[in-house]
This record gives sequence, C-alpha cells and structure tokens, in this order.
Amino acid sequence: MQTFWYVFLWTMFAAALAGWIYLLLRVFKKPAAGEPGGAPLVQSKFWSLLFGGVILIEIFSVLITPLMDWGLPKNVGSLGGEVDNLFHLILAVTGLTFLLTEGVLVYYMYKYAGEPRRRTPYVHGNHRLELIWTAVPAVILLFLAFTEVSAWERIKYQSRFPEPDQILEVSARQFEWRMRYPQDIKPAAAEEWSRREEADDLHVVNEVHTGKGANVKLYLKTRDVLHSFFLPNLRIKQDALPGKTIPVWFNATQANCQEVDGLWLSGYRYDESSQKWEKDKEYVWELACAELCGWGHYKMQGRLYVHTDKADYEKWLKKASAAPNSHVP
Ligand SMILES: [Cu+2]
Repeated sequence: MQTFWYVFLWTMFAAALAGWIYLLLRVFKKPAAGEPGGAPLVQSKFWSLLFGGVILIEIFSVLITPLMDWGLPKNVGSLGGEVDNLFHLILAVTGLTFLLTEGVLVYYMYKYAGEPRRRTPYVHGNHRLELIWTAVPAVILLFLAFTEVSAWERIKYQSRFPEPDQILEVSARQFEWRMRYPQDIKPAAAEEWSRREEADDLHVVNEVHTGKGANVKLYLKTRDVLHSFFLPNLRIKQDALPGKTIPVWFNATQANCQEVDGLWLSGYRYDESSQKWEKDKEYVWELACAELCGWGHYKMQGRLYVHTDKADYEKWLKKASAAPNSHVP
C-alpha cells in the first residue's frame, strides 16, 4: 500500500514537473512572426511559474523524506503508533488540501495573468460556493475530531491511566528539568508524595530514567514560566503550567541504556544476532522543551534512559542515591 502511494506520488510529481518545464519553455520561446509572446508574455506569466516552481520544490522535499531520513524519530512509546497514524492521516488531509488549493491558484494565476489595458471584472460573491467551502472543512474537521478522541482519551485522561509501576516528579525551571525519584514505589501514596518531598528522594537534573515496559506516571510542574515536556521518541508532549501539577504517563517499549564503569549511558541498542549491546545514535533519546520559555530555551535538553528491566532501574536508583553527582554531565 505504501509502495503504491509512493509510486503514485512520484508519477504525479513527474507529470507536474514536465508540465511546468513545458510552460517555462513556451513562455521563454522566441515567438514566430504574428504569434503572441516575447517580453509581455514573460512578464505576465512569470509569477505563476515562480509559484508553481516553489510548490514543486516543496513536493519534491516531501517525496525524498524517506531517503533523507527526515521522517519521524524512532517510536518507542506504547501509544506512539496510534499518534503516528493520526499524524499521517492529518498530513494526508492537509497535504491534499494544500495541493488542490495551490494547484487551482497557480492555474488561475497562469490563465488570467494581468494584461495591459484589460479591466478586471467585479465579482460579488457566490452564496452556494461559500456554503460548500464552509461545510466541507467542517465535515473533515468533525471526522478528524472523532477519529482521534479515543487516542486522546487514553493518553490524556487521568481516569484512563494504567496502574503505575513507577512514579517521578518533573519540575521545569529556566533552564533545566529537575527530576525527583522516590526510593520505593508506592502508587497508592503517589498523590501525597507529589505534594511533599521525602528526605531520601533522589534529585537528578535533565535525566528521565525508566525501566522497559514500566507504566510511568509523572507529576509535571514548573517553578517559573510555561514550559513543555517533550519526549519525541515516546510521542509525549505536555505543557507545564505555573501553579498546576499535571500528571502524564508513558510506557517505553525498548531499552537504550547500559551500565559502563558504574555510569549508565544511553545510545545502546541490543543486537539480536550478536547478542551484544551496540552503540547506535538512533538510540539516544532526547528530552526537549517545546515551549519558547526564554533566552536559554535551547538549553533545556535532557535524555531519556530506558533500563532493560526494573532490577536495572533500581540498581541505578540505589547507586545514584549513594553518589548523587555520578550522572553523565
Ligand atoms: Cu522551557
């Protein structure tokens, strides 16, 4: 199915490009005696060809996305697949609308390009047309809203959160993420813990640690301005609002970190064939701030560490608590 669309889109692109080149040649061709053309033709058709050319470059850049690795980052979230499907659906709807409207625009720009001494006719409007271009988007938007509501519910509704295996607190400030981990996992007392620190809590900066397959519930806060907690590989994004504690949950389906000389490093992939952990850049998973929060916004970058299992996560927690400065700089 994907191959079909790929071939179809490339064919359409090639046809559009051929048409564009044909028109370009026609406009710049030296006219024969008695034929319209030359400077006036170049002047009047230039803008439509420029607009058409820019759109062709845009389509081309979308078509080579898979070849250039410009697509979505690796998904390791348990609900990431659903988010990606919705993303592609919305991209298809908006992309098609874009092509359709731009196509019409360029066509009319070419066909009715201004000519000296021709008056522009005055059009008052068309009631039926206006009704159609209001009703069609309304139907499409309603369709999208109903399609995404179940995924939204599972990701955002607290009543639908799974029972957590692990909890943590994320507190954003200009310009870093402060994490707080409890020593023992006690979901029943999680709410209470999110409001009141324990003396033995582990405080870490810019590192989200979790075990593979664990349902993680985190309490998101901010100490100053608006920030946005963004884990692209888990397809998780949530704004942090001053004065509010916002619960977020996720479940990472793959591990990416290994203990190396007493430090846990991310960017490791388990290779099934050699049964060894290999370094892989695709397994460095970023935590970013997705809300322009001040001059140092770009610095609010952390890492996601997914441990192989709960035991490894607890081993890290114990070690990090004993030596709080042992994290990767
Ligand atoms: Cu920020």
